Formats: sequence, C-alpha cells, structure tokens
Amino acid sequence: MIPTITAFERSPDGGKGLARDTRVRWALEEAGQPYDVRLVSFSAMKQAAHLALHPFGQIPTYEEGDLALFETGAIVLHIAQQHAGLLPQEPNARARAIAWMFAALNTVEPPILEFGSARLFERDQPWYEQRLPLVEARVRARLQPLSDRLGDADWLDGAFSAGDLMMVSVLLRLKPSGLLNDYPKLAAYAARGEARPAYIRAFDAQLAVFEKSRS
Ligand code: GTB
Repeated sequence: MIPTITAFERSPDGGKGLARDTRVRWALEEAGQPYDVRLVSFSAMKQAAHLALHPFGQIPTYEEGDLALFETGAIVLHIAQQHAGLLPQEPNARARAIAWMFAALNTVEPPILEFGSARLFERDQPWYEQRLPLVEARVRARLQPLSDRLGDADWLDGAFSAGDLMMVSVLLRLKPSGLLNDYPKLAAYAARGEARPAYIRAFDAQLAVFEKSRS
C-alpha cells in the first residue's frame, strides 16, 4: 500500500528542506517505499479534515490504509520498523538507534528550535542581543558532547540508522545560522547525510513542490 504524507503547499523556507516533511520523505526514500503527497495550505491545516489527522493542525501526517499518524518521530519509527535498512536487526543495537532518534527529537532539537525562533522572530525585541547568546549557549551545550561522541565515526552507532536520519535532519536546521561550522565533525556528519542518494531524492521532491508553486 502506498502511503500518503502531507506537506506545505507553500513552504515558508522556500524549498530549503527545513520543513519536517523532508525527514519523512527521506525515511521513505531510504526504505525504497514510494509515497504520495497531499499538499495543504496553512488554512486547510487548521480545518476539521486535517485536524482529524493531526490534532495540532500541522504537517507532516502519514496515512497508510487504516493507519493515520502524526509526529515525525512516530512516522519515521513506523517506516523504519516496516522496512529493512533503517534499524539494525540485533535487538540492543536497534534499541540504541531508537534512543538516538529520541535524543535528536527530545534533547538536541528543542534548543535548536528555540535558537531558530529567536533569530527569526525576536530580532526586533529590545532584549534580543542579551537573550541570543543564552539561547546559543544551550545549543552549543548539545553540539559539543554530540561531536565528542561521534568522534571520527561516520555515524552515531555503527551503520547509518533512523537515529542518524533524525539527528542529521535536526542539525540541518542550524544551517542558516552557520553555527554547525564551529563543529567540523558534526558539519561533516550532516554533509554525509545530505550526500546520501535517498536524502537527495527527498530534498529534490520537496524543492519541486516549491518550484511548481512559483511557476
Ligand atoms: N513535533 C512535530 C513533528 O515532529 O512532526 C512538529 C511538526 C511541525 O512543527 N510542523 C510544522 C507546521 O506544520 C512544519 S515543520 N507548522 C505550521 C503550524 O504549526 O501551523 C516546522 C517548520 C516550518 C517552517 C520552516 N521554515 O520555513 O524554515 C521550518 C520548519
């Protein structure tokens, strides 16, 4: 059965791949699973039909037969559990890969989101210059230990997994700030993720939506 995901009809990032449908597309591409995309406008996301799929009126969602999912962590985990290639078979290694998914979403992404929001929405506030270094320090407090743990390895725990897919997706959100460049091992790690053919296909697919909406 071909799943359907939702994505922005017009992504505010102009096709830079920062909206969260990219990570779901990436997982589907890694799994070799074809998928359909239903594009939704900002107003449609807040209407009953979409709210039935996503209680918070957001994208992405994932529909496959009787199953409807929201939250990229749950969606990527579901895809990884259904298909080979995104989670190791060995039970302990599998559990560790899932732990990295949670680390990406729960420990690394929150300060990155806060930092991004501050840079985007708080620039005009009188306290911006004072607050930004505090928020940036919280991001750095995650990046240094992550870099230390990764060391010179290609991926976080053995072969590429859904844990790396999620961690790279989260780190890529730092691209506009340039902060990742201060952590060469993490910058190279994110670049390795971006160089994967499945990521390239996912990125191109989300970009095509943006380019089509402009023409
Ligand atoms: N925790 C949820 C998940 O992981 O699925 C978060 C989902 C989420 O934040 N969705 C966003 C959304 O639908 C899109 S991805 N927002 C609309 C709304 O809440 O009304 C976040 C996002 C949006 C835009 C950019 N950008 O343009 O740079 C980057 C990231």
